[in-house]
Amino acid sequence: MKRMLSGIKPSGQLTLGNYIGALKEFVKYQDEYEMYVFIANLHTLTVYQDPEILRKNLRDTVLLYLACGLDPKKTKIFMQSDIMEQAQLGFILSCNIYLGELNRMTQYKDKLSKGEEGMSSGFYVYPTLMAADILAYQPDYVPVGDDQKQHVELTRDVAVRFNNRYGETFKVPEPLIPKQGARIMSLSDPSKKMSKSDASDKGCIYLLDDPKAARKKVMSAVTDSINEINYDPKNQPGVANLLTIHSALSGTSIDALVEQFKGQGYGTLKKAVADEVEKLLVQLQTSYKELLDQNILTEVLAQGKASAQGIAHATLVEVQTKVGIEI
Ligand code: ATP
Ligand code: LTN
Repeated sequence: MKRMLSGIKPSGQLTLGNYIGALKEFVKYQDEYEMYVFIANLHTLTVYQDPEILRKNLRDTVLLYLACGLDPKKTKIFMQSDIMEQAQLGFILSCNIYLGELNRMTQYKDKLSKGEEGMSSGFYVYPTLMAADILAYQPDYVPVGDDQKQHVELTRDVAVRFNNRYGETFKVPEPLIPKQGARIMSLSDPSKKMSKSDASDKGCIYLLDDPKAARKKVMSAVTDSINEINYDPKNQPGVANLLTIHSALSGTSIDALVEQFKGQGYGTLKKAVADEVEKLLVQLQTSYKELLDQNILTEVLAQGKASAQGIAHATLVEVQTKVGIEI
């Protein structure tokens, strides 16, 4: 069975973008692959987090993983910081990644170009930890949304470099980007990714949003003045985003949706998308509440840790031996 691994950063409440671009894919894959999914809690610290809010986000993230359909009997769910091998491997990998490579990371360049102040050095080196998160588990595939592709490519580069320098050690993993829905856009500004760390939450649907409030966000989504329903992300990004969300949630192809809504107003499309979103949130939140009452978090994470740690440990020991720091 091929192995798959991915992580989500619990720096805020999970969003519809996370669901469509990542979680829904993980659930789809868990029957066919040996699946590892972790909560990237160390990564959240690259930007200051209020400790109490972070703790709540961690719990909600695990519960939402489960509510979305990840089954702990099939998927190993664990907390990044529980596996200390990952951070140790991260340091060794950072010594095999050049400054020039980190300087080219889009997320870093974006912050730099916006003149963001107080960027932490942790944020700058975070792709090196992400490489370790992945390579520690020797996965075949890494399912991620579009924005993470560059980091997986860096991971591949360092794996190849390490293998060339020290002998075959790491499997070189492939990113797996969904064909559709890899970048759900903000409802209020469809030129930007729907992001949980957005200052304004008007464009972002959180999985724990009140379903009626989420409907309103969809109904006030920014579209255009063309007034024709086409799938044209370049010229009609708002409409294309609505079609993508509908298609991801309903399973109807975008072509079929364009046909179905041809000649109708944007209000009709928005209402149909709002129905899909409301249905999803009601269903997720019902299971979230049931899971909350079951008190199963500690057990799920302990089981995940037990399955994950042995693999990361074996990789770290091999790496430490190969680089010569063990006698
Ligand atoms: P932030 O919103 O703070 O930038 P993020 O949501 O991108 O964070 P993660 O939560 O770690 O960061 O992302 C988890 C997964 O969800 C990644 O695979 C990422 O590519 C995917 N993802 C995040 N936002 C979207 C989106 N708008 N559309 C599709 N996939 C997304
Ligand atoms: N960097 C990712 C989250 C993340 C991840 C990973 C994803 C951390 N480690 C390993 C896949 C594999 C993010 O910020 N979205």
